[in-house]
Amino acid sequence: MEKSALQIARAAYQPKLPKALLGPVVAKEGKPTQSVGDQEEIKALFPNTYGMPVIEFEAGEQKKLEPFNVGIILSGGQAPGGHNVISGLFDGVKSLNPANKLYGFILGPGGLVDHKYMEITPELMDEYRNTGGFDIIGSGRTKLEEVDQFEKGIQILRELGIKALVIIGGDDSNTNACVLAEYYAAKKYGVQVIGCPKTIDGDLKNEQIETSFGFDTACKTYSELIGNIQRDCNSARKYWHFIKLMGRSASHIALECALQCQPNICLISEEVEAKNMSLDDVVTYIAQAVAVRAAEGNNFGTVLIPEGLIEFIPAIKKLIAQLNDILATPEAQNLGRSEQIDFVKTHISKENLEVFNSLPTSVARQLALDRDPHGNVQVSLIETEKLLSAMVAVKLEQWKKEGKYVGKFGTQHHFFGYEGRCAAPSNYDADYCYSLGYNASRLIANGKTGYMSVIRNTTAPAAEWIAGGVPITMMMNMEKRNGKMKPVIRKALVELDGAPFKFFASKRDVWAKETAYVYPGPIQYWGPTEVCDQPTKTLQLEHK
Ligand code: FBP
Repeated sequence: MEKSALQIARAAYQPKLPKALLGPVVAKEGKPTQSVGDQEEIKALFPNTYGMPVIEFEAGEQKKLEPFNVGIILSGGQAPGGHNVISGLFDGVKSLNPANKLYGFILGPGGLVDHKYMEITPELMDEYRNTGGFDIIGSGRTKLEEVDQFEKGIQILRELGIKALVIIGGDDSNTNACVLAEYYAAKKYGVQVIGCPKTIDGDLKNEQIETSFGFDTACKTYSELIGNIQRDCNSARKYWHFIKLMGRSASHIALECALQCQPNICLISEEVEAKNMSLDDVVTYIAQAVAVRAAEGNNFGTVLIPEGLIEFIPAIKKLIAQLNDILATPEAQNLGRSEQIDFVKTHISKENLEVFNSLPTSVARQLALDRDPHGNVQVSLIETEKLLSAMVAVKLEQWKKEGKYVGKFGTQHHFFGYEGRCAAPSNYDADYCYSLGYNASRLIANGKTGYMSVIRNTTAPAAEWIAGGVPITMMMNMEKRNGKMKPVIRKALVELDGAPFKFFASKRDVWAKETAYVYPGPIQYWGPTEVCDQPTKTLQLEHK
C-alpha cells in the first residue's frame, strides 16, 4: 500500500497510555451496580451479568495465564481511532504472552456468523497504526440478536481457540455485546465478551463513559470545514450556508461544532423538542435571524443543523413512533415499497395523517420507508438542510410582501458526515483508542465478561487517565424497538441543563447578529500541546 508522507510519519507515533496500564495490573472492584432504569426487568433478562461491580485497574501483579486467542469485531458506522483500538488490543494481548493471537472478523458482526475472519499479524497491524478508517477488517451493521447467530458464532470461536471477543460499537452494538455475553455465560461456553464505546455521534456516554471515540476527530474535521466555509462566506458576503451535520438523533456534533466555530445559528434538536416547536417555529427562528442580519447589510450567514432534527419536532416524533409500530407488523413487512406507503396511510391516526401529508413528499417517503437493522429512521438520507432553506425562502418572500425588509437570500447547502468518519485520528483519539484497546486486554486477562472498556479523566494528561471496566447492564433500560420493548443502552442526548448547551445558549444571540466566526483550521499532530492535544470543548466544559 503506497503511503503519504504524513501517514509514514504518523505510523511512528507511539500512543500514550494511562500510568496504571504501563505494567502489570490488578482489578480493584467497586460496589455491585444497578441498571439506569427498569432494574427488575433488566435483572431478569441478564441473570449472569447483572449487578457486577465497576472495575478500576491499579498497578499490581498479573496472574500467569496460558496462551489464549482473542477475536475482534468493528460494528456500525466508521469512527476515527478504530485501528488504534485494535493496535492497543493487539499490543496488550501480545504483552501478556507473545504466542497469543488476535483474529478480526470481516465486515462486522456478520463475519462472526458467516465465519469470515483473518489473523491480525504484526506486519498487518503495523500498516494501520494511527490511521483512520475501519478498513483493516471492515465494518457492518448486522444485528447480533438471534440464538442461531450466537450458536454459529461459538462454532468459529471454538475452532479458533478464542477465549474472548471484543465488540467495538455504539449503543446498539454494545447492547448486542451484552446480550451475547449473557448468552455465553448462561450456556457456560467459556467465551468472554467485552464492548468498546465507539461512535462519532457522541451519544454513548454517561457517568462512567466520558465520550465515545471518534467524536473528537470527527468534530474537529467538520469544524475545520465549517471554519473554511465561514471564511468564504465572510469574504464573498452573498450566501447563507445551510450545513447539516451527522449525529443521528443526538445534537452533540452540531453543538460541539458551534462551540468551535461560532456560527450564526445552530439548531439543537433536544431544545426544539423541549420547547415543543413546530417546523414553522424553526423556520421563523432562522428567517428572523436572516432579516436582522440583512437590516445591517449582512446578506450572509451560517446555519448548523443536526441530522436528527426532523425526528425531534414533537408532531413528527409522534408520527414516526406510530409509523415504527405499523412498519414492524408482519403485514407491512410483506409489502413492496409503494404498497407500504399506502398501507401506512390507511393505518395511521387522522392527526398523524395530517402531519404526514403536510411534509414534502421526499421527507414523508423517507420517514415511511427504510429503517436500519436496529429500527432507526435513516435520518442521514433526509435533506433537512434543503427543506429548511426552501421554507425560509418562502417565509422571507411572505414577509417581503407584507412590507418587511429581508434583504437578499442566496443559499448553499452542505452535508458533513462521511468527510469525518475516517479522518486520521487526532492525538486525543489516537491515545484514547489505543488505551481502550489495551485496557480491553486487561479486562480479558482478569476474566471479565459483559463489561465495557472504559478510560476516564481524559481532560488530564494521558498518564493520569483512569482505566477500568463498567458492566454494560449498568447502562441499560427498556425501550421500544421495532414495535417491541427491548433492553437497550440508554442513548445520551444533549442535556439542556448541561454546561456545553448553557455556554452555547449564553452566546448564541450575539453570534446570530454579529459575525463572530472562529476558524479552527486543520487537526495538528505535532506542535504545542494547546494546539495538538486539546479534547473537545464539550468535554472541557463538562469537566470544568
Ligand atoms: P454509528 O452509530 O454506528 O456509530 O453510526 C454513526 C453514523 O455516522 C450516524 O451519524 C449516521 O446517521 C449513520 O452512521 C449513517 O450510517 P450509514 O452510512 O450506515 O447510513
